[in-house]
Amino acid sequence: MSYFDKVLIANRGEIAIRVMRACRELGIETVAIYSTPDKNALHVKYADEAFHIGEAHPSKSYLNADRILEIATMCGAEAIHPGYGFLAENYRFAERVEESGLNFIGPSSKTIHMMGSKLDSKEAMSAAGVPVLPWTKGGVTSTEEGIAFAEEIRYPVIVKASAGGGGIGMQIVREESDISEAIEKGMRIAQSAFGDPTIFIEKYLDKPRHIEVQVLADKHGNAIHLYERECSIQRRHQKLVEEAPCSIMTPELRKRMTDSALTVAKTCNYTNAGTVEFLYSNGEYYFMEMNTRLQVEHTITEIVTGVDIVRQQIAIAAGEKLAYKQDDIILRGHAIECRINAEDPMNNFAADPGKIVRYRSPGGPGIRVDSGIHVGYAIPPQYDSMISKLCAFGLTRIEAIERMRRAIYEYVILGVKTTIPLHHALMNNRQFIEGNTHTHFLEDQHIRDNLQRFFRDEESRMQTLAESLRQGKETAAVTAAISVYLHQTKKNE
Ligand code: MV4
Repeated sequence: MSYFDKVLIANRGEIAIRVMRACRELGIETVAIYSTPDKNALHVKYADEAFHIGEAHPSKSYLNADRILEIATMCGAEAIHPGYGFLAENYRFAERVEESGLNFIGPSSKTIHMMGSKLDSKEAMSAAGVPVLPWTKGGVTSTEEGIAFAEEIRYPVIVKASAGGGGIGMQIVREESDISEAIEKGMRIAQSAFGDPTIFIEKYLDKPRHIEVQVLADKHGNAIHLYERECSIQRRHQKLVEEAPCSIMTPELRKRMTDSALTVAKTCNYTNAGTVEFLYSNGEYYFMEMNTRLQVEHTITEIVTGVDIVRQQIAIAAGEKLAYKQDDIILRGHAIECRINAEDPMNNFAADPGKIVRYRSPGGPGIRVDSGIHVGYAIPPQYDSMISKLCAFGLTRIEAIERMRRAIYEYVILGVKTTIPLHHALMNNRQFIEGNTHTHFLEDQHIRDNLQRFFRDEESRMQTLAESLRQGKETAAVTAAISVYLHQTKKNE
């Protein structure tokens, strides 16, 4: 079956490869685009055709809509998959793709536009009966108005940019003396970051959980959900660990949340794959925003439902009816994703781009690795630091955690510092194991103290390995054997 003959993937790294894999399975030819430093990147090698688009800076390359559309038209692509980030949620780009007679593999530009305004989407979803936190309808136009509203809903409150998302311009305000400044600052940040000063004030929840529902909707009015993911473990609004399903989910809460997610999808005429984001606290949940793209963590939903989300995206874009009814979607087991970033967790997560000198990814039962790196690959400093997504599946949550620990132990990445030690610590953290997480989990002092020990363990494991490699000793083919080798070395010392 072929929905399209040729698809251009307007992205790089692991997600470009992920999309191309679905295309390959479907017999669709793939077109890669690349910036100068990505000339030798894996996504370029994987594609059937590849075109250089510009210099490293995203504005010259992966955000260069003119050039991308020119290449798509020139090479005869029928559709463009935007991946995540870059142009994925840019409604003007989606509009231009539509106007060029090409297919945008995602929702319509109108839907992207509507969900891009947090204020408009909140208003629409509240009107449709989806739970939302109390907020200033219509935004905040004067400081006085903001002060009066905060007084009414009581502190703490949070100031958010309507065009925002991802935390930019968000400010928590705990008392009246700080509100005017926060409003003024919020407007300034919103204007400079998004070119739109519109802000709103909302009741603030302390330490909520971030729970999101994956949805799929076709162009014939059918929509289904693929259950939820818990994404509370994040740092500076960058998720680090996600899991599916959410460990505290009950049948009753799940029914309400997934119903709400489908209401959201219907209310904005959603098509393609999307994610409805909620905050959860004390048995209640509230709609935050909808991500109108394929997400990084779609993989764990694929693992627990068996649905290939990218394949469905392509089928939906081609006008097919959904291949599944809600009752066909069966949740089985548990999946966890650890995002491996080239960052130093011991040094405030500073980016650590550089050359990968040794690389061996884990495998075996229940392990999935999506990455765009290889030995000899130089991580370009211009882009996101995520270099790999490590996912573990188990029939139970604890089995998934055990497999994740084992896979982390097998993973060898030398040459750059990574978030692996952090994941090592998290997978051994009592609170995490108990499923006792929230959005401020990594800020807790006792967790940070606990992490130190694991950082040191991992550092010394990597140093011993690096040292033995420098001495020219060969490691066994199976990574697990590396540690046996290390133990032997230690014993012999
Ligand atoms: C909130 C919140 C608490 N109360 N809104 C962050 C990103 C965006 N998707 C929504 N976010 C939040 N919105 C209300 N009313 C907590 C977050 C939040 C957060 C806030 C401060 C610092 C870290 C955070 C991590 C995740 C979510």
